Amino acid sequence: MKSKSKLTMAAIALPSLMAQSAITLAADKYEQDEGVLLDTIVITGKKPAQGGLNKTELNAEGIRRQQAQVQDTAKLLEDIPGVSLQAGGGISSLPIIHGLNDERVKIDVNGMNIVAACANHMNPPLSYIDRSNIGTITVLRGITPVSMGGDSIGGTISVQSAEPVFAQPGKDILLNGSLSGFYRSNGDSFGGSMALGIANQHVKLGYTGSHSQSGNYSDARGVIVKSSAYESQNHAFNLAFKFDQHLLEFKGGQQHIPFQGFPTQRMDMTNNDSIFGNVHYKGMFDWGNLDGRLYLENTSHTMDIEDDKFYTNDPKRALTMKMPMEVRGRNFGYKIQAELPINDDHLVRIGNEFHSNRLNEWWPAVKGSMGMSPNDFVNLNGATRDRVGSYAEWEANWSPQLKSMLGVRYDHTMTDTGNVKAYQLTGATVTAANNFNRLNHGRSFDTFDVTALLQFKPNTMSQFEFGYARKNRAPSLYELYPWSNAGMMMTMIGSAGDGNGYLGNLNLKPEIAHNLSLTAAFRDSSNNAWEFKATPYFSYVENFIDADRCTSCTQPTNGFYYLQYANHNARLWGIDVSGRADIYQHATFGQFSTHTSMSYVRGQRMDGGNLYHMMPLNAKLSLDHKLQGWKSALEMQFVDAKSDVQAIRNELRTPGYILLNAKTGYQWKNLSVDVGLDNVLNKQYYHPLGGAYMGDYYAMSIGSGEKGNNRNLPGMGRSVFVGMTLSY
Ligand SMILES: [Cu+2]
Repeated sequence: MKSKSKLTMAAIALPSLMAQSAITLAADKYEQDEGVLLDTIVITGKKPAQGGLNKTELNAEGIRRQQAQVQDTAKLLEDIPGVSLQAGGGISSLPIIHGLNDERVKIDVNGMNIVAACANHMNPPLSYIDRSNIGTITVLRGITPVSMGGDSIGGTISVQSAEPVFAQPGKDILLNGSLSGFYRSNGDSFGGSMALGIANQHVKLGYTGSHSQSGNYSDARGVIVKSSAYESQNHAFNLAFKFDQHLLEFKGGQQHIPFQGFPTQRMDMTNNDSIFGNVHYKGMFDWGNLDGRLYLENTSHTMDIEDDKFYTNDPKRALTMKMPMEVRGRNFGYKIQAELPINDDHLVRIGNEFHSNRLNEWWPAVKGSMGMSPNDFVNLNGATRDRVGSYAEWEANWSPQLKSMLGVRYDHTMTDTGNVKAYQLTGATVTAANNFNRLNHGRSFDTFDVTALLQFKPNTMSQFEFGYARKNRAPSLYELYPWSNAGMMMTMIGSAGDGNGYLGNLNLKPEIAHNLSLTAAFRDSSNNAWEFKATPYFSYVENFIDADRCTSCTQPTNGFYYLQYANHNARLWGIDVSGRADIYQHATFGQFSTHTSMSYVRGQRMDGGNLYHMMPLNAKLSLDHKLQGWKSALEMQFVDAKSDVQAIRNELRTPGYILLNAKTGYQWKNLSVDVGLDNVLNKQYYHPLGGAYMGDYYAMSIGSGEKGNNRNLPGMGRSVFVGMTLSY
């Protein structure tokens, strides 16, 4: 069976047989016999094995080494070719794979599907796990096995906490844990985390907790970027039981974000509380492996206009008021999967999953406001989105040179929402609410996914992978149901970070993507001294959910617009390239090497015009040095000017730039220290997917008299970071 050779990963965590089942479950991921793939971008210095060519796995050590530098879990993915990020708050960036953004990417956090409980996607799934609580992150680009797909078209990001570690047979009690802290000069950002674990051979109890906070950061000119501060606290517990070939794990946690500013949104997060619980079982039987999960997550989310946007010192605004918005979200679901080895070369995987998302969103009446009383405005009233999916997948080794995977999947998605209400008792918004309430809001969507993947390894030096995936995503609640076409209401809706206002569309159809990709990988098979990989890809998306200008709205004249979600066919294509090479090795001076990655993507609507937020040509080149406990890197980042912009959203162009970052780290027994300098040259830059900067704009109107859409979000100026981790 495949699992035998995959022992490498779990052998560290779990003894013998359990390790096998742990790994077979990891064989969810289409990976090769050589073991766990570590892509070139992992800055751990480990050399990648071949295989699973569109998959990248970040391991705990690589993630830990970035803890001082990076706060946002999503930012850990920034170096993966083909992955880019849309800026949000300090810990809420949205990942994009091959130009397909946000909810088009399936994100699984310890087996849980979490949907942002916010019209502006301030609390996306990756914001719910602190980077200090992560064991591995697996990223699959474009062609995703159906067992890891469903309701997504761009790919899958799977974040897993570390596998529980039990005491070795014959030993009594295993105590382990870690303490870490960091400081970053720009924004005066600091925090720490703690992990504790106690285990015998059969039971493990663990805790991780973290706190971090940051003030507003400054750009390279020293100008403060308003509404960019945040504070976040995470607590997570786990209790695991292991008997023979069975593992049962309970996870629970709580997150509290008292504040997170959003420089590209009209609103700021003023509170976010989430609790979750999760049961996971995996076991090995004579007939194969079984894996099941059950989870529940609850979010209480509050938004308002914070002081950076409030203009309390502006006489024009002195009398304006705040505008609280409340969202309650719940995610609930299960996933069960059986893995059935037919013989040594064939494996079948079947599974079933259910995900239910429920959202309530209301905007409390504001006393003394003409426009925002006497009712609470109701945006979503008990809105639900329930999805049930089933799949079957077949992996086959035809010969040592040829492998294939074929999968089919069916998802049924049902959505609905109750009646809504305007703030006022009479007027156009009341009429709009009544019109919406007269409609039938229930929708259902049936979608079929297919994934076919072929791997060919003609010799030890080269490997090829060709894949096709038909993938679907049904519209989200926030695309279907926001109902008010009044200006102020629409400005509160929109996750694009473009400052525009959005109106939902009850007639949206699911997106159907046809993804094609080819990967060619070459390596030095004798000394593993170099490696090179290129993946050109193409995607045709039927009914891509984009936006049109709202026809029933009075459009402002300052560059912002009112838009409505709408289906349009689209195509995207691009290429990811990555490589690494050893440069020089010396007993005294250490080992010098280099790794690089380059990505390009282009997206167009078939009826003309560009898609929004396509990352221009960009490349990273890193010079790496390793000497015993020392690991250092000097990194250059090249980003081309963004000129292919979307006119409908009035997406702003950004100039090209080069950034230089430097870092070094030293590991001495159980203590590791990381120090670095980001943006060494203090270059003023605007990340192409940063979005429109409105961190100091008056929030409640995008009317013609207000400041216009003419500023990109500035990137962070020079920043020193230092971090320390003590593990025991
Ligand atoms: Cu929000």
